[in-house]
Amino acid sequence: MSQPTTATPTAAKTTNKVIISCAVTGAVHIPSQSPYLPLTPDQIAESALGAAEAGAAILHLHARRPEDGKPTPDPEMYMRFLPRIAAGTDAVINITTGGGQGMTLDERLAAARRIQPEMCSLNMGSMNFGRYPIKNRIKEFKYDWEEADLESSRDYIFRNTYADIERVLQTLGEYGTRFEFECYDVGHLYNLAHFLDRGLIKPPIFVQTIFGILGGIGVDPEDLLHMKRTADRLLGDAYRWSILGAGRHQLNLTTMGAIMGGNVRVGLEDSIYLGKGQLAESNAALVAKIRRILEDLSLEIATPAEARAMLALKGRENTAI
Ligand code: KMH
Ligand code: ZN
Repeated sequence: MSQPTTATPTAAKTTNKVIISCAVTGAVHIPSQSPYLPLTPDQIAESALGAAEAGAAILHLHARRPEDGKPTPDPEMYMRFLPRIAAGTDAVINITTGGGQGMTLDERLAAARRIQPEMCSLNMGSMNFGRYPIKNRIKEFKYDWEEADLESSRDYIFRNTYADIERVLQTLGEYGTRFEFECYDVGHLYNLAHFLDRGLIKPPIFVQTIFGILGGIGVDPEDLLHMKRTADRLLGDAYRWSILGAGRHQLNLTTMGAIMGGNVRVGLEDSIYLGKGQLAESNAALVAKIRRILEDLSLEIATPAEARAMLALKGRENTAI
């Protein structure tokens, strides 16, 4: 005899559909780690379009300098790939406000202010963000900036004070932009609840729980359960849960979270690997892999239109792309 069905195990799950976000290039990895990391505007556009074609409903985007792949906050660099992405897909365009190491908040906000996108990331607390262990895995650096950039993360604070968060909410809130709230640890969920209490954040809240950044919570299944339980307790049914596992934990944690009712984020920003020792040759390959796993588990993938409805987004037509 089969077990009786229980109530939906999570307050965050009000539809069966899973939103796949793809983070295309980011600012964590360096070009020397993988020849497949998109660097130029053409590469970023092509890779983003491939990810959307493979099933990503949201594209989380950073820009890099084409000549050496260094992350840049320059809005003009974003405008060298965004129109092409917008012309080729209706996937939601999500612009980082985390930017890259060493950028000021003004710089981190510059592209988002220019683009007024449907969605931006918003990092929910200051923290250490250690990328220096990557150095041990690099045999030869391709570009001058890379080694010093990794090394300086040893003494770097990723700054996201309450005043910074208020400023992002206010500046981009005026455009009707909504947020991917990046929570790297339990305290960030409490910060989110604090802003919800103050009425500065309105549901549905898209919570990106991040596992495996040095300086944030770890990658044990218990860590994932604790973040989810805490979010359920603090945010109830005001939130939509998404899971990001850094590095080789990308696919196992996203799969575990999706089974529990979460949405997923994959992409070369978060992991350069498709499997053990195997570099992912594209963002599309990562999206296709998680999509296949989810569909094998009888989970349905949300379209961009469904993601917009689930997250109450303003629509592409109301952006400045
Ligand atoms: N790189 C991720 C761990 C942002 O762009 O605002 C977090 C991130 C931050 O995507
Ligand atoms: Zn990012």
